[in-house]
Amino acid sequence: MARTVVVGAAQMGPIQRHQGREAVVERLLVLMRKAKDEGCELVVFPELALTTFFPRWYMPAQDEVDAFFEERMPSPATQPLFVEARKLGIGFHLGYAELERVGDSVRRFNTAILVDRTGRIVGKYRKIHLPGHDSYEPWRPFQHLEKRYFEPGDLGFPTLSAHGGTVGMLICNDRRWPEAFRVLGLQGVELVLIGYNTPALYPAAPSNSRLVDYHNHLSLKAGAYQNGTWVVAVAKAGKEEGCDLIGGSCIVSPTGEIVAEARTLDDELITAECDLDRCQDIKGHIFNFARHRRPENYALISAPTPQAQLASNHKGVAK
Ligand code: ING
Repeated sequence: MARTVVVGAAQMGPIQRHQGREAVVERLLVLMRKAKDEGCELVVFPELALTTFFPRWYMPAQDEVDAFFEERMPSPATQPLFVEARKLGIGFHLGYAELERVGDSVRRFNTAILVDRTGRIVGKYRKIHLPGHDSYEPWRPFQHLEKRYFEPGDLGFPTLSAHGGTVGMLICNDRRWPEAFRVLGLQGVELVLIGYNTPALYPAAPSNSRLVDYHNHLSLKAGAYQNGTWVVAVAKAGKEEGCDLIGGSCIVSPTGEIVAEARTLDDELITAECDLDRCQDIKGHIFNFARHRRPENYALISAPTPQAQLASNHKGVAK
């Protein structure tokens, strides 16, 4: 009996700064119901799915920044998602800005959770690769201050058993790092859930902006193929506060093929029936890690970045 899971990638169109969480949750509920109607047992929402992509602004006042964070999950505004998930019997993935108070210390992460069909949070991941910069850079048409507003994730790259297989999560920039996918791959991951908010313009190298969509799919296909896993990648897309975000949400098979792709820059659901047993076609042969990997040669990969390269990072170039 094949282990198949019907998954929905629920791409979102833009969220403007003034749009409150309640209105956003209404849009998520429409997509969740549509996913259920289309036979999905899991629906994947984007990164930072509750608000506009606020790292595009420099905000000196911390309380202005913290207004974009969730101190509790579920919160009153997001509780309807958990109630509806339980009612419909569908799991969901949600990206949001997490504020955690521990004693009198405050920690802030770019977070994703996996919620099961009973509405219980069964998995959490905190974004490890934070792109952009940590101080105001006036040369930029828009800022990308994830390094200022978030701490690097402290949960590693965990996998969990869900939906009949091994599931992992990455967030946005993580997908560009083969190490992130490979740590999941070495744990036998069969389904990787990824939300992203990716600007269409790449200010540090504007001539490469024409490649932003290509690099998105290149990263996802490589990660899927080189680790023999399904990948469900979901954008928040469209023009947010004058800043264009790419779409291109897609579902990628373990062979690296895009089997479903969004066509708009709006709220759009795409679905696919993911046969988890197809992962073995890759994991058991071309990327049979037990038989073919040579980790005794890979020490550099997990060593600190060589000094020479650290020195060469000249000022003002996005890291
Ligand atoms: N966004 C972007 C991403 O990695 C980026 C940042 C854009 C990096 C384009 C490099 C090129 O998709 C987030 N949120 O990580």
